[in-house]
Amino acid sequence: MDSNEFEKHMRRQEYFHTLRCLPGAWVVLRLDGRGFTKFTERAGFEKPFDLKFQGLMRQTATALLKELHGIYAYTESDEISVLFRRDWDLFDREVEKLVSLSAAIASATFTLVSQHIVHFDSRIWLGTDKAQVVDYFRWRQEDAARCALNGWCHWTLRKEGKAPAEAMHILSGQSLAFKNELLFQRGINFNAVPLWQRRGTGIYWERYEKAGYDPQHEVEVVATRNRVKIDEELPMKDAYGMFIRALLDANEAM
Ligand SMILES: Nc1nc2c(ncn2[C@@H]2O[C@H](COP(=O)(O)OP(=O)(O)OP(=O)(O)O)[C@@H](O)[C@H]2O)c(=O)[nH]1
Ligand SMILES: [Mg+2]
Repeated sequence: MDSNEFEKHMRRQEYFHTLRCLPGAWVVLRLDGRGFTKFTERAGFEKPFDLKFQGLMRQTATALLKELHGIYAYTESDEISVLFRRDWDLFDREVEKLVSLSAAIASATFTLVSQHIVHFDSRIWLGTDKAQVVDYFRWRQEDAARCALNGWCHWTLRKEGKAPAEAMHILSGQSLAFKNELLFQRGINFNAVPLWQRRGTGIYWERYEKAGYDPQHEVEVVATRNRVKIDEELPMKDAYGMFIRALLDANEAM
C-alpha cells in the first residue's frame, strides 16, 4: 500500500465524517448540562431557581447564538436550544463538527464565566417545515413549565424537612391541580413566580437605531445595528407558537 492509499484507507474509518444535516432543513442544536443536579447543589445555587445560574445559562446561550450564527436561542433549566436558518451552512453542516464544537463553546463559556468546570452534551434536531419548528419550541416550553412546577413542589417539601424520596413519593402521579394547590397552601402562588421560570428565556437579534456623527459631512447620522435581546417575558402556548412562526418567516431563505 503506498502512502496515498494508506491515507485513504485510514480516513475511511472516520466513519461518521461524511454525515451532514439534511439540506434545506431547519437545524436546532440542543445542549444540556452534564450532571447539573449535583453541580448546582455543590456550587450552592438556590433551589429550585437561581437567577445567577440562569444568568450563566443566558451568557452561554448568547455565546452559541453569536459564535454559530443562530437566529434564536431558548434556555430553560440546564438546557439551551439554538435555531438556525434553513440555508445555514456553517462547517458545511457537518454533524460531527456542529455537535462537538457547540458542546465545546457551551462548556468553555460556562466554565469561564462561572469559574466552575462544567460539561455540556449536544444533539441535533431537524425540522423539515416551519410547523415542526413551532412544535419543537412549544415542546421545550411545555417541558419548562412542567419542570418548574415539579421543582417548586419538590424543593418546597424538601425545605419543610421531607427526605428526597418522600418528596418524590408525595408528588408521584399527581395532577397539575394537586401540585398548584400544594404550593398555594404554603403561601406560594405558582402563577406569580417569575415568568422566565415557567416559560424559559428567549434570546434573539433585534434591530435598533444608533445615533452618531459623520465628521466628514458634519452631520448627525442614524445607523441601524443589531443587538441581542434577552426576553424574560416570552408569550406561551399559541401566542408563543406565533412568535416562533414570525421569527421563521423573517428568516426564511430567499
Ligand atoms: N439550584 C438550581 N438548580 C437548577 C436550576 N436550573 C436547573 N437546575 C437543575 O439542573 C438539573 C437539570 O436536570 P437534568 O439535565 O435532567 O439532570 P442532570 O443532573 O443535568 O443530568 P444529565 O443531564 O443527564 O447529565 C435539575 O436537577 C435542576 O434542578 C436553578 O436555577 N437552580
Ligand atoms: Mg443536565
